[in-house]
Amino acid sequence: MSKEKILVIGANGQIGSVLTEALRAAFGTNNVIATDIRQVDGHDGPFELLNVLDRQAMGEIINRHGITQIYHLAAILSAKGEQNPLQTWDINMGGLFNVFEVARESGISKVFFPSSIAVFGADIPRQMTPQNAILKPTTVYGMSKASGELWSQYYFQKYGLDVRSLRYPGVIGWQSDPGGGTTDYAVDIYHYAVKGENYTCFLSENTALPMIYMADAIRATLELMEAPAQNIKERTSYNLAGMSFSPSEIAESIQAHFPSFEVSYAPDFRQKIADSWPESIDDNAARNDWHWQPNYDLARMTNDMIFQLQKKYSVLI
Ligand code: AKB
Repeated sequence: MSKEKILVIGANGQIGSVLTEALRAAFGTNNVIATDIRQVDGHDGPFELLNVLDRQAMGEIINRHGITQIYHLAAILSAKGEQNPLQTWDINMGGLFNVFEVARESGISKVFFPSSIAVFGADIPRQMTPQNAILKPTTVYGMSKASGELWSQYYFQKYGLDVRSLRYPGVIGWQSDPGGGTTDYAVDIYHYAVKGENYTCFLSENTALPMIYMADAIRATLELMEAPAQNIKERTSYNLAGMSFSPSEIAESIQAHFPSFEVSYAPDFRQKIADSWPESIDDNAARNDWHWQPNYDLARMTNDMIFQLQKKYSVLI
């Protein structure tokens, strides 16, 4: 029987929903309490409504369930965040401070805080961006993640709170829909292809970005959290890489399955955000410290995405 009781905040989101299932498989269904600001059907385990800005309610849930670890996934992403910068800052930073303060007061053993490649901006090498490149984010989402990384380190150094963090690239999965990100096109494009529709991409054809398949992103998260504390040398956040590709490259990999699939390009405001981000990431620190190794490249991911989405849509139709 697991001694851990885990709280997932933002459990209905793109990563949160898949992570909750993986944690339930590893720790037992009743040892993982899913929370989100809205109720959705389909949670086969304990679920509580929680607004991340309500510190008192968060503390009450943590005490009532005897929570020992927190995975804090709730945040407004890069593209959506630009529509209301001050509100994005309030939600992303306010939520994080509540998690850190409640965790400190309740004697939580570990906290997971997701950062992002959005922490990078001007004056970095865009290819194989190093772990310690300068952080000059251009979006409010990126600013909140860069600040969150420093606060993670602060709570570790000042209070001994074992906060661990990954800089996720764009995450691509068939299980859940992304919401409000600049990398969302790389999920949407598969849905259009499998449904037999052509796709109009909101980024230009040669905009390469770092990406990762959901299976790898979830495994990285669990491996980081299970690694011995002395192996965690980066107390801000770890660069994490899976693969890198441009819209035309993902289109080509899909056309290997559906030769008549066509993609056109109509870049919008998200192009500027993508242009400020790395094209690829150097994740050697993660590989050295806790033996990170991705399993999926673009071709393997495309095979699995198409296979899984075909199954999903044939059930729905
Ligand atoms: C986004 O596009 O905002 C996210 C991210 C890279 O953090 N997917």
